Amino acid sequence: MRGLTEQELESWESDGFVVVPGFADAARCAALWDRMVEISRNAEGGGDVGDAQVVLEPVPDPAATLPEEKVGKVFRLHHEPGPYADLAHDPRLGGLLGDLLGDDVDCFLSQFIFKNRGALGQPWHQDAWYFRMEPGDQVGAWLAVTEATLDNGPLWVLPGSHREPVHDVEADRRPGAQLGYVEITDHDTGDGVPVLLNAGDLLLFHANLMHRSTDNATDAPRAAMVLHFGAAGTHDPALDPDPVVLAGFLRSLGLAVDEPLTPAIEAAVRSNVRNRWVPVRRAGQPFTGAEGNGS
Ligand SMILES: O=C(O)CCC(=O)C(=O)O
Repeated sequence: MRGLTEQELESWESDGFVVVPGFADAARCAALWDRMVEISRNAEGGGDVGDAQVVLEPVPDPAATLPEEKVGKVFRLHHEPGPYADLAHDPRLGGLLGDLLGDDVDCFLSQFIFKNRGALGQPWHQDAWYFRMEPGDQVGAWLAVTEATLDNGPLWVLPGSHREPVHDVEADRRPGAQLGYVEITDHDTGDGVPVLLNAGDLLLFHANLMHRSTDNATDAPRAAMVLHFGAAGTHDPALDPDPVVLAGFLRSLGLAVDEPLTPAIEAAVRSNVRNRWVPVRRAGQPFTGAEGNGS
């Protein structure tokens, strides 16, 4: 279980991200891809997708025919047995995360991103804007399932911006943008750099790091598996049992909700929440049990 090298820790401190080349082999990338194709086809055919939440591209490529060519992102994957849970529990990943988050780490969010031909990228944002957790130092793990090139819509990061507070945002109003996309417009992102990766390379990044992705201008998908991790015991407002806290969280995201929340809205929000806290590391060792902190 290797941790981060001194050099990697230094670049984490100064830049807010680190790239681990060759983290996953071709067989693991194929397993992540194949299961996602199966989930996409089951979703279109009315089959079983477990707890996965499949989000279609708002404006799919007109030439898209296969179910997986119409899917944008799929959430809620890491808490059910399969290749996504295997990745979340990988002791090598736990070793890297231990240096950033300590001995007790949970995975709370997962998404597979197809970024099919013509799909729009996501504007400059900080993941911490969406999370609103306490403490607020979560770590994203972005695994390139296919290569990420300048043309197919790689992630771009703004080195050092992890030291910024959480910035205000504006809604992304581009036709074809995914619901919930927002954009930071009050900060200069001109020094952003693309993170060009081979399939199997892993990017770890701080939740406050400003990042975006560009559009996929190629004919092939640019796929990535993204997991988010936090220290065990983190307060997650999206799961807070108190409806007043939940309402405050929703309002902080710019949603106009009644105070108090109506039971129907509260039930709808709670059934759609994407976060599932699953321990992956305890007392500095890999953890394979099932229950999370659920806070
Ligand atoms: O991979 C992408 O295209 C965007 C991912 C991203 O920005 C995120 O997961 O926060």
